[in-house]
Amino acid sequence: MKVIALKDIIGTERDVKTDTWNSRRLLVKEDKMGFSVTDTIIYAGTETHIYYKHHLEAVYCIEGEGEVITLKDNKVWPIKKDELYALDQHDEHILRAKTDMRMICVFNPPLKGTEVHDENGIYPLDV
Ligand code: 9YT
Repeated sequence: MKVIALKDIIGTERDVKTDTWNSRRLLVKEDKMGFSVTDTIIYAGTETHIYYKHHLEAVYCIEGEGEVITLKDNKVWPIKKDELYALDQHDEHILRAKTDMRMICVFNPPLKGTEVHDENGIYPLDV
């Protein structure tokens, strides 16, 4: 087994930042678990367009609050601490953070580790 500490991820290539989030990639494809796990901060006041066409993602909010808007029906899903949302339909959505949100995100298939969203909010299947 292995133990992975967040402090050992920070500042490495597994610490991936964009204008709206910072994803600390605790487990990635090369860890060979069949899924990845990230500890992600979504910055307060931001909106992110996301469409995980190639992945399923579960997102457990452990700090903060915001909302997800699913684009197929414009439904607004308020999300706060201690709530998990599962994008079980590869749901294209907008993630809007009211406060900083700290999220534990699990992806299947796993992220390779360096992905950021493309112009359509998509992560490639394998980079
Ligand atoms: C909640 C969400 O999908 N945020 C974007 C970053 C992503 N979770 C990642 O790459 O860790």
